[in-house]
Amino acid sequence: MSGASNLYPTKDLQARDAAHHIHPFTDTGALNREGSRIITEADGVWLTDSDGNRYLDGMAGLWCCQVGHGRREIADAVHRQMLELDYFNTFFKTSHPPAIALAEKLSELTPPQFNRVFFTSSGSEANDTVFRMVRTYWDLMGQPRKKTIIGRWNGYHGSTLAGTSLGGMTAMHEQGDLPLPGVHHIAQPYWFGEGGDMSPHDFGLKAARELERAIDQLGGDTVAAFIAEPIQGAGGVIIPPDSYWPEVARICKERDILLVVDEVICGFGRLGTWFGSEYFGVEPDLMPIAKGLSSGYLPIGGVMVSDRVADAFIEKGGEFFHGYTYSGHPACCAAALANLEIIQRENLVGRVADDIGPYLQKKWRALGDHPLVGEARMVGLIGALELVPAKGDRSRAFQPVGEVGTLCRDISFANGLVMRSVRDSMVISPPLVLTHEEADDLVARAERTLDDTYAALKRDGRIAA
Ligand code: PXG
Repeated sequence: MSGASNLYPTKDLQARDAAHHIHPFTDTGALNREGSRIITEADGVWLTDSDGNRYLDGMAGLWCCQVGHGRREIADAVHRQMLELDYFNTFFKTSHPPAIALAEKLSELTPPQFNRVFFTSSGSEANDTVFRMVRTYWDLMGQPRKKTIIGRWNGYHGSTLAGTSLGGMTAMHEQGDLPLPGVHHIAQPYWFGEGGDMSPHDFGLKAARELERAIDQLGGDTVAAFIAEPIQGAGGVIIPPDSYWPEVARICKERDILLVVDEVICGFGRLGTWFGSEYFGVEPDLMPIAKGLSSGYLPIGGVMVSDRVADAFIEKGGEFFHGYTYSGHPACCAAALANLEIIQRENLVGRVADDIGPYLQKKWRALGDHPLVGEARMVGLIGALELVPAKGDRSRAFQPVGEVGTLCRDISFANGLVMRSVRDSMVISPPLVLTHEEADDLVARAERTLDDTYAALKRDGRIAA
């Protein structure tokens, strides 16, 4: 595609952006001085900016574009739906065909305990729904003392009040005096950063048993649920040791607390299974979803509600006073249905498990040999490179944390590859349609980026020449 649809000079767009647009998770003053990067077009795994530069979209937008950009059949499905029924609500005893079809489809695709969905427009709204649903569930079950929800430090569940609270990002908590009362955080299963001398197996068990300890400390009859991402995405692609999830599942079962597995990033094929809980072999009671549900073409999310929880609401509930104007928006449901059809028809989940996943993982792990890389890890098509000042020594990190990551991210853009930095690790989560050639290209650009970053750090004397 050409850049023809963008009629404006970059400087002009940047000036108007700076004058009127407050960006998410951004130091607005700093951005306005620098000028934003303006993306004008996307096709497949490629992005084009307002100056005509091309980038391989190693982040699938923002961990969401499973089917790649520019899929005409999603646009056509949305167009058709908008002409047929642009909008009507799903409140007040009303429904419509796209919401019904998508709810049914999700019941087929998700693990067997899930037969119902509550629709939202985002992952954050899904987690706000979880927050209210979990507490209401225990009220309905006659255990109103069960109210505390346990999350994890460095977990991410969105940026609304409940999402921020359930997540464990301390910088986010500091803005707005959060978390909300009744949320407790335990350690994350981050072996590379926090595992010390322990084996990954033992560390995984230790991290899981923090849940048991917290339940004991808080009082077993006061804990309602545990929420976690299968693999932490925004936290830096933290892949838990194999021992972690089975132990968490055991504890939730024994202590009778709901298990909420946040599938906003891991869902819809990212790990080579439809859902991350299937990859780790656990059975959640609630499952927030978003992102890959529509590949980001339109905003839609939801909470998959297990029969256990749904039955309580249906049999004992009365009205659940919760919902959003756009819950089950017809056009968003149409986008999601068309997206899921592509994922199924093109066998994208199987391809991540058996083909492109293993192919990219092998090459990605080889980047672990680079002198700047302490660990290269990847499951399915989600991975990270830990940048370290002293290879082989996990106890040492760059100071101040994050500067090297930002430098590397900027160099990556200059090399035509979108990687995101989290502290001083580089993460990727490319579209599931990535071809072998594109995977080769991605790794070549990542390797060049590591070389360039290493050279820059040597020049600055930040690592020994
Ligand atoms: N749960 C998880 C696991 C997520 O990753 C959300 C919930 C919230 O979803 P919404 O749709 O409300 O954004 C997310 C979102 C990043 C980044 O910088 C990650 C997310 C969102 C924005 C930025 O890595 N994840």
